[in-house]
Amino acid sequence: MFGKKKETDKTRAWKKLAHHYKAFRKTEMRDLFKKDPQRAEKYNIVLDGLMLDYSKNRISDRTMRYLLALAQERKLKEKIDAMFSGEKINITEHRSVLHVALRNRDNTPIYVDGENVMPKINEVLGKMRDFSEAVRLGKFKGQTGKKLTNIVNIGIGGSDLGPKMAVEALRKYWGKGLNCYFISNIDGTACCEVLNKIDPETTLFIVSSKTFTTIETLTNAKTCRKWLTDALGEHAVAKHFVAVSTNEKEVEKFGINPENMFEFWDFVGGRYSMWSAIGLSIAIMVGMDNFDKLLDGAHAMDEHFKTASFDKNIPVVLALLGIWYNDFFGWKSHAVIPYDQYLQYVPAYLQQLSMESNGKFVSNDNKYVKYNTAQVLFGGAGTDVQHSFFQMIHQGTTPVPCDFIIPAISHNEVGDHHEILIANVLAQGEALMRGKTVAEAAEELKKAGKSKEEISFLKKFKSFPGNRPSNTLIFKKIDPYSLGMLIAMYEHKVFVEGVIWNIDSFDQMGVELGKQMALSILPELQGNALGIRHDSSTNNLIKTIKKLRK
Ligand code: G6Q
Repeated sequence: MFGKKKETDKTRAWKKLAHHYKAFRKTEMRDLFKKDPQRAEKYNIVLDGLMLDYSKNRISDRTMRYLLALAQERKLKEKIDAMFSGEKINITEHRSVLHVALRNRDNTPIYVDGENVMPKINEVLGKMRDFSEAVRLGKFKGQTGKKLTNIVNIGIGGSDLGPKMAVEALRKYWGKGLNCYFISNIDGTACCEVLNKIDPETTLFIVSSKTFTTIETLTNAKTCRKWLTDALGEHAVAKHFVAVSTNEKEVEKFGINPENMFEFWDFVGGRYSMWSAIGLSIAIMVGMDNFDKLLDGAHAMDEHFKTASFDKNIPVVLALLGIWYNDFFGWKSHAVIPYDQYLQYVPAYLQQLSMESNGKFVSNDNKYVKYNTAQVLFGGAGTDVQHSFFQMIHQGTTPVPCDFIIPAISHNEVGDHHEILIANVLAQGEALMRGKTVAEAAEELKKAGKSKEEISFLKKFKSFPGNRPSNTLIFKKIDPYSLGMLIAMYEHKVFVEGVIWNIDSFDQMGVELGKQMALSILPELQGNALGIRHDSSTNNLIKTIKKLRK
């Protein structure tokens, strides 16, 4: 199935990289560091308080030269310009891709089908400011005159993961007395657990759905609406429900007045939408001034991405390193580990961003690709994950390149917690790079007084292959600006990968398939007829579940 036709692997730079890989693959980073005392300074980019150290990678100047040549060959510069200027680069849906317009703080015109999109973006940002301030100041009140202090975002996927991640990351900036909840899963537990905690009189529901047809979101919204109207009557909906959508008709059909709707547009992909009105929960929780700073940070990264030369361009370098490992070494996973509790949802957010955007097998030229596309992305907050999956990162048979994310200052500087945290992450990067040879392990065991037999038995188990890559991203402190930079950086990394792999990073046929399939089985679960159109396994599963639910 996966194509007779090769593509990227025919290009000059790709061939050169494949050749270079053969000669270079056994080179040890330890030796590269020994040979070049300037290595850390050379493989380092600083932007506006954010520093990327990528010196602990299996690269030489030649590797970087070839990788950068690959970017040139794939016409990366032209593709970046095409995105920023509103060209319809989402070719399967024939759409522009303009999340960058949402944070276009210079307000330079950007045209889609001859229309400058900036006025309508600014209008919605203004509406978000008015509304979020009114809620925060208690001017927009609930049906019984009480201040709305429980903000509940109902949405899923791109209409959930971004706001959830950012609201948590910016917890220290929350308005006093406000609380935020996210209902995404169709599992009734998600909804009930939130509703059990809150009071209808003080609750604002934000129904976030680009299409306003997603079954999970609409089902959850209906349940919440019933819970509210049972307590406060039908009139309460206008005071307790707002919608964020591109689909005014469906919003109205659901019973939300379009005046209480915040609009966004087809040129904003779901997983790229936290900068739009989908970020309304963020704006209410941290205030619109802070939301603006989030946009400012993202804009600074956009400018860097657009203008910096590729060798000094953070998203470009990160993407090329990922491609080097994924497509030449054949390492198909990547871990992102923020060493900060407030960033705990960043890996889940990036999982969607990366795997939904680039988990594709058909190229833009309508051919099956012959190379690896999206890596499996996973992660979690350090140091917790050091006590779980790090075993595999250190001694597993296939290396997993890591990104370590470290704010230098914690929002909660208690005792020496933060220094211990930082010591841990730096030690991990060093250990992954250096490793421990069998001889070194034997020496350590000897020093610990072990017998000859024990040393001989244990030394391999206690050794670490090392030569395992990691990137380290350091910034001063998590604030709206640095968060904006960080997330935009990963968005552009994903974009560059998509360009190199020549795939459409902006559709999501796999997600849509899930939406269709569930709808086809639902009537069989709810009705009396047994499934007859499926395979025997699915039929049997339907039958068993129906029996158990009787
Ligand atoms: C994102 C995806 C997907 C989407 C959800 C929710 O890029 O398309 O995660 O965001 O399926 O869709 P709605 O916002 O339309 O409800």
